[in-house]
Amino acid sequence: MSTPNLEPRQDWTKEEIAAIYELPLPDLFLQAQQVRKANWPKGRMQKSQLLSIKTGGCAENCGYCSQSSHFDTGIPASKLMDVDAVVAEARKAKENGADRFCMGAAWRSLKDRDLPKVCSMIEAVKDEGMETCVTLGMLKEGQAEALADAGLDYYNHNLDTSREYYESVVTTRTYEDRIETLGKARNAGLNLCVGGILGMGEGREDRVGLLHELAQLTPHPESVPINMLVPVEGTPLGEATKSKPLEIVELVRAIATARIIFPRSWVRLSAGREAMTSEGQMLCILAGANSIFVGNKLLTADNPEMSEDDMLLAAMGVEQGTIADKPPSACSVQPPVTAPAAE
Ligand code: SAM
Ligand code: DTB
Ligand code: SF4
Repeated sequence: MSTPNLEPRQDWTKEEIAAIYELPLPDLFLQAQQVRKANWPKGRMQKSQLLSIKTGGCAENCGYCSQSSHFDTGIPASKLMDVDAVVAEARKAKENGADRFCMGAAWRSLKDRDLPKVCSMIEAVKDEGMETCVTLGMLKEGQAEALADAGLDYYNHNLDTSREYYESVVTTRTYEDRIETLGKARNAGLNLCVGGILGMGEGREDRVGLLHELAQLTPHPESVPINMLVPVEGTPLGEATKSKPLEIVELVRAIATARIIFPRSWVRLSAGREAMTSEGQMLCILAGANSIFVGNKLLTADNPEMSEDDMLLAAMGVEQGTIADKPPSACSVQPPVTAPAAE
């Protein structure tokens, strides 16, 4: 078994990624931990908190989503929240120990008429001393720059799955639409948060395909969220996968592979923790996940209680927060220059 590459690479082939993904689990863990130790010596857990600033009624038909207007999921559409209410939630998130506040809107694309209010939210959350992330759908020319000027740190826009499986998940937009928006956010100097969802009925080749697409983004996304499908009643994918959820070991393999191929990025164990055992989550953390969403709500779905998270991390001896555990490239669009010294 070779020593893993400690520097980010964009030239991974699908075959190389598949070979890592399929390593015997002990070897996969060892490689992932070598990368983790070299780049994240303290092994701390970063905590982000989500808020749905505009819920439901979305024009897209993402087959997993509770907020799509194409499916009857019982989630009513609401209007964009007021800035004061968002700030109140950000304060609570900070008290919860989150250092990044992620605001999500159920939009196909950001409308210029909503831009000033979203920018005010970003400015106000920054003033609270938190990192900001937004996920607002597709962006038009100039919008990413306005968000960056407001102080936005991260734009989240997931590729969700492989290029080949994409049409089985959503048909109201294309893979290229997603990549175009990511380019606009990157050109405006924003950090990127880009990942996907496992457990949507895709095959292993699609999980590898997703990682391969993400690895080609240059530079790599600074955050890579790996979601396990939260099956939502009324959605096509929620119904189709109800009786056959993905084996946890596939999530663990995907996280360890992500840790190895994105050595300097946050790898977030994202949606789906509520349905996992503590042991399953521990395996994901041992595989190299170094970020989670905290708070008992994601956007519309449930998430574990913070007291449970605290107990789980304490049992593992994993510290929380990001102080002294950021590699030089994290939270910066600059490509890394040198690897930090190990602890
Ligand atoms: N409308 C924007 C968009 O799609 O880019 C932002 C909000 S959308 C809800 C954010 C992300 O949440 C999606 O890209 C998807 O990866 C994830 N997501 C949504 N529903 C999910 C579910 N039921 N299970 C797991 N992840 C989910
Ligand atoms: C991401 O990859 N996962 C988050 C965040 N980015 C926006 C969203 C998870 C949503 C889970 C389903 C829900 O809460 O409705
Ligand atoms: Fe809309 Fe985003 Fe849900 Fe797709 S994932 S239906 S774009 S809110």
